[in-house]
Amino acid sequence: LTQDEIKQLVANQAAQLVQNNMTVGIGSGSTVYWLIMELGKRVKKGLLFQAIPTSKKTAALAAQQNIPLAELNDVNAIDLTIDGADEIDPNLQMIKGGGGALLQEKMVAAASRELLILADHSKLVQHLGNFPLPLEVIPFGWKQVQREIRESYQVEAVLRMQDDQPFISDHGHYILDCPFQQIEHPDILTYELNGIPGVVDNGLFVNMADLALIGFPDGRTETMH
Ligand code: DER
Repeated sequence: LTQDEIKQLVANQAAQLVQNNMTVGIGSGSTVYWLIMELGKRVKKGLLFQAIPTSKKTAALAAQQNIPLAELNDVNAIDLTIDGADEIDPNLQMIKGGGGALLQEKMVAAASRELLILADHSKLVQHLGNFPLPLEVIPFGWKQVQREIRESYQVEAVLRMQDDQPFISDHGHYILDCPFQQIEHPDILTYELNGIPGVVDNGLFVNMADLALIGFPDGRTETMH
């Protein structure tokens, strides 16, 4: 299977978990793109549920598929959130944020009874950190955060750019991509990073995922708990 076919494979399986009257968090990225397409088909056949998007891009795609959208502030809880990941370790700890939506993704995930992650096998790692860790920061004084990361971790944080301008997240923040290489204790690092003045959140999703559905080139899928 091509990588896209693998993404479609896990997305189509995940779409079957969405039942009538559910409130479902919809993640961001190219894997969840296929989930939204599949849910759109099921909405056409009468599936009735409401979606909480994790980015403007996801909201637009879902709206195109006539998936009813709701605001996080208007619901008490989310039954299930389905999202992607950039890295997943054997304990289901993750790095997310490759698409720049980590803040809203983490808030929606935190409000969900269940978090299901969809990924192709290339996202599986023994240790987190090869993928540069995205850090969402307030633009004012972002260089102080960069300096703190350099001095505390000897890591050179890179301001994420888009078309020669700094990337701006849905919530008006910058993203610093931090090449930690090897993150031994994600549970500790996430708290240290979020304690730096000016850091809004980081792409470490620690003890959040309940399940991961992994697709392989031979068409096999595996579930990680
Ligand atoms: O940015 C994100 O957190 C996305 O969910 C990302 O981690 C997965 O994107 P992909 O499905 O396009 O690889």
